[in-house]
Amino acid sequence: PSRRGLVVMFTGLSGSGKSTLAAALADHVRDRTERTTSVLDGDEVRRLLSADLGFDKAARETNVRRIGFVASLVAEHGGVAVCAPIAPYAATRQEVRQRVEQVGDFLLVHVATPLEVCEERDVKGLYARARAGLVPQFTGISDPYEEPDDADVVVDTSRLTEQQALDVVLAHLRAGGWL
Ligand code: GGZ
Repeated sequence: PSRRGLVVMFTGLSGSGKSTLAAALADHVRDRTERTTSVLDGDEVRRLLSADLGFDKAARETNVRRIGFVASLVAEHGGVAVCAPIAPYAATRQEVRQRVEQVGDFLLVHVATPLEVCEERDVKGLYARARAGLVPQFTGISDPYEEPDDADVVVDTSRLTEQQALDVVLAHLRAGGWL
């Protein structure tokens, strides 16, 4: 397997399944490899690294850049960083890819669960609040999500179980020699 550091960035709507997949992937890599693995979890990042930021375009770009920077440090030291921001802007995702690829490998996983399904799940009640106009600039409702055309892997958790979606990502990692 490759000794290069790796960043796996999951991107997708709120409720698409990014965090669950990111945690499951990190657990798998920790259990099955000697590699150090860090998760840049959305909630934790927002609380600890980006507590000063809101959700307008500039703030989201800054948030995703910060995540990319920390992830690139992990990759620089040969580790695996798994992150799961919405990361709605294509240009910012590409910027992060370019930064990471200077020191390691970068994989973009698009969690392409349709908006209707994310909204139907509404795990945190945020979609209902956004529809009611109570959450300004909510991604998919009143704020953009630019679909990736450069994803290395695409999974849709409305068509796959969590395990199947994870297996798709793992198969890609094995095929690329990371596992
Ligand atoms: C989108 C929001 C918003 C707005 C709060 N738009 O399902 P969650 O709750 O846990 O995930 C969402 C999270 C998105 O933060 P990110 O740091 O991933 O976004 S970005 O990459 O765009 O910087 C959601 C919650 O924060 N949340 N307000 N207006 N999601």
